[in-house]
Amino acid sequence: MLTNWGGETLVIRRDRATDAWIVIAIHSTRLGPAAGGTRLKPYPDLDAALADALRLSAGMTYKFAAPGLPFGGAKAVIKVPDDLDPAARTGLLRRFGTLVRQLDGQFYTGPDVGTSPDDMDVIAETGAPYIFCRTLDAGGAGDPGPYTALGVFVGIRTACEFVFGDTSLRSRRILVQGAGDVGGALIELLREDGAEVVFSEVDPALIDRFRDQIGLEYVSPDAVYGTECDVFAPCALGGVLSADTIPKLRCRVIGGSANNQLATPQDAERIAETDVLYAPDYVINVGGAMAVPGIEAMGWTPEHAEEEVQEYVRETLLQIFEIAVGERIPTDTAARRMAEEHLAAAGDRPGTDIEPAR
Ligand code: PPY
Repeated sequence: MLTNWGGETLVIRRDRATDAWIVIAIHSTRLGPAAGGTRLKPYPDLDAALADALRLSAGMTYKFAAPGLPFGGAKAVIKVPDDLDPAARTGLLRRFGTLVRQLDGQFYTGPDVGTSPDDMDVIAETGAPYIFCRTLDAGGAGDPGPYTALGVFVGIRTACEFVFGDTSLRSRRILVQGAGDVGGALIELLREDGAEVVFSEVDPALIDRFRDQIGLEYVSPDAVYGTECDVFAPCALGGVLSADTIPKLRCRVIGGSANNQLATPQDAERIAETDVLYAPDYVINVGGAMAVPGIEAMGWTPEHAEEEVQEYVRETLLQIFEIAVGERIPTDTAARRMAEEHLAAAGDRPGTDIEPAR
């Protein structure tokens, strides 16, 4: 697992007080300090947590490299026991912050699955100034979800324009898998644009909200892949596009916010052999990762961040789709090549050559 990773630095810390494990995987600092969210959840075992951190950190390198943003890729994963109580969790977050600060700017973090801007406020007590997405009250940029949702929305419009010759989503049937922070915000944007949104979800509170209160059509999780729609938007977990699911798809476009949607690299080829257009995950879901460091580290206003996200997602996807069709290669391959060109242009500037503080 480690030899295939290709990353730079791995920190694994056991938190004895809570029996949690902290994994910080710094995949690349070639384009700048490495950044990526902190995912906190119970994993079946340490190997599963480590594998998730390694995979997600590499994805972040590509996510920042494709648009040429001055950050490298990283991810933190915190494997917690099922029954972690809130006070113990706060202590764990503070100790995690200390660890982030000890990395002295090699690693910047923010929220991911299982963590929130409120958690970033706690982590920043010990981890500042390396913590993105603190709450607005604390002076941070807050929840990155709406920026990610905006990028995915624009990406879906762009893909529909490419496939159907029409950006309007009026009456397009769009299946959103996962109505959480990003998926939920995406559903709102799609509905405002006149789309027919159907959704799948496992959380009873979210099912209640979107099916029973808003009145959307609900698709049970086991029926997702065979459901007929124009656009499939995976906004839940990774690995949903696989040898098992791809043949079942009844859509023309795949575009969603989940990280690492392809179960294996071969699944990019598998999709390319169908007539389904896949918007590569780390291009269409870059919104939060682009907007927040832009706002907090590069002086962008929130409005400017929204413009950057919309323009980048649209322009880049159009370019990727044209290359993919022109050269008959998977869209994911075209996106990867773009990211690799930016990494290569940065030259051999290994970030592991960290200057000692003087
Ligand atoms: C992601 O897009 O998956 C992220 O991890 C976003 C991000 C990037 C940098 C800081 C916080 C969150």
